[in-house]
Amino acid sequence: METLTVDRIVTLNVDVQNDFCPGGALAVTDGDEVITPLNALNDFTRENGGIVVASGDQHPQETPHFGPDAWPVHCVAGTEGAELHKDLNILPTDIIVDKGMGQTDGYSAFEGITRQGETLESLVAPHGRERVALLIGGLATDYCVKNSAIDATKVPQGEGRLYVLVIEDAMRAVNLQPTDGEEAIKEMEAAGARMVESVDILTGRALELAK
Ligand code: VGL
Ligand code: ZN
Repeated sequence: METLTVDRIVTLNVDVQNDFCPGGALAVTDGDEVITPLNALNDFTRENGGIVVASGDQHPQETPHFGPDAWPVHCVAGTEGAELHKDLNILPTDIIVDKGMGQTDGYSAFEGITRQGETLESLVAPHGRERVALLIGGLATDYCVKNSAIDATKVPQGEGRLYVLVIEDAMRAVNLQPTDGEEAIKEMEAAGARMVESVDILTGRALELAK
């Protein structure tokens, strides 16, 4: 495995909200199994001076995103279903990205806005020749993880580099069709994202920080 040398790490926890976890309004099978690897990656990221970001659907009560030909009502802003899962390791100093507030699906975290009023793009875009690793996991592989990862590959890199690393064991798919998750992985790879396992990050096999 190629070990990437980077200057900065950003880890994006996509939509680990109650409504996408078992018992929620749009429960993803085994959705809560993303929490253990994400928590380890979040600690790793902070220990290495990086930035931890958690995105979340914050839908209005009425939106074309909900309906018989769309999704069941989920993650309505202000409800418990829209809160991050209590076991997800997110600290007050981490960055929260709200998305899906308007009348669009808002699948990508790059369509959202941080609680400080910034875009995710401004957080991850390399400064000068900086090499940045963006680690992405969460829910769901075939919607918000996929759209976020593909948008990440389109962030202007200038003279720097933005490596988009999708953590395969830290995401789960909705799988309306049984192969949707696999198809999503192929689409992310075709866009330039790399698939890795959390253990490869945590052991330093996939990533090292420049001295
Ligand atoms: C998502 C379906 C509807 C997701 C959001 O977070 O992947 N999926 N809204
Ligand atoms: Zn949604």
